[in-house]
Amino acid sequence: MNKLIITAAITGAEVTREQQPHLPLTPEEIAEEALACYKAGASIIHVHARTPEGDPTQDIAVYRAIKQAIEEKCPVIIQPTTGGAVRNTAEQRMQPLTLNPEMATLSCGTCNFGEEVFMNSMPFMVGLAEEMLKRQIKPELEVFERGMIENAKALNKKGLLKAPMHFDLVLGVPGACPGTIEDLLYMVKQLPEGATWTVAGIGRYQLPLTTMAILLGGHVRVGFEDNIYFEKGVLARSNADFVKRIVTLSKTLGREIASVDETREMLGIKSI
Ligand code: KMH
Ligand code: ZN
Repeated sequence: MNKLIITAAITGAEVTREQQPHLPLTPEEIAEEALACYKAGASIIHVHARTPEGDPTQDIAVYRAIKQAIEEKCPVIIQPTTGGAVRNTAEQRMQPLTLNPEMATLSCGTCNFGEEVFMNSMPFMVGLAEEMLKRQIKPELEVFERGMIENAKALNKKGLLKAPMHFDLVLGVPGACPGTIEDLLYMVKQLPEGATWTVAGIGRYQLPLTTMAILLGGHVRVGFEDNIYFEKGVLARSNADFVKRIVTLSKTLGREIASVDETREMLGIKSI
């Protein structure tokens, strides 16, 4: 079977220190956590920036500091968010692209997001895809609902997304698609031929969905952005603990882990 790509989504925009005391917030903390995840087997680090107070920010200076700090520590693929936080403006969300990262996220539609609405109009998605194409940034297509796969196909039809497309099926967000095994199987079936995919299961969905992804030949995202508990009622001590568990599980099930360069090759990422 193909090797497993592990993404660590180590901070996110919503989780707080009150909820998860080990949440990395500053560029230095984020870089330390990235290093621990890289050593454990992650090849992609999904990044959200925070202010020193812990609020989500799309400030380019903070993203630059995070990128520099991670690059000094380890050679992982840095994947900043363009989803940001639900209240960010379109301009704020585009900011991280100006750093020309190897990858970035591209959310493929609008959905409820807990008590809020996560807005992604087609014109905004077109703008993101154009910018990424121009800068040769590999998009990870964030899909929270079934119809978003069709939006991604429409962007591909417009010539804005190159094949093979890479999807992240984010399942279990309150207000969007649930994260049952059935949901995962159904979503995977709708993906375009040749696409690669990873799964991000929210909260209690993380372990069953990532296990299924290992078995199905997909890839895996873990980390505090999606889940703060290592087991029921027990907070994880580090993002790296999730990565280590996936590595053990994957090897037990007969799948080796992709290195950073193997990940680049599998996803067709230009190396910088
Ligand atoms: N924080 C969510 C509203 C992404 O990183 O691209 C959006 C999100 C998706 O996290
Ligand atoms: Zn994110």
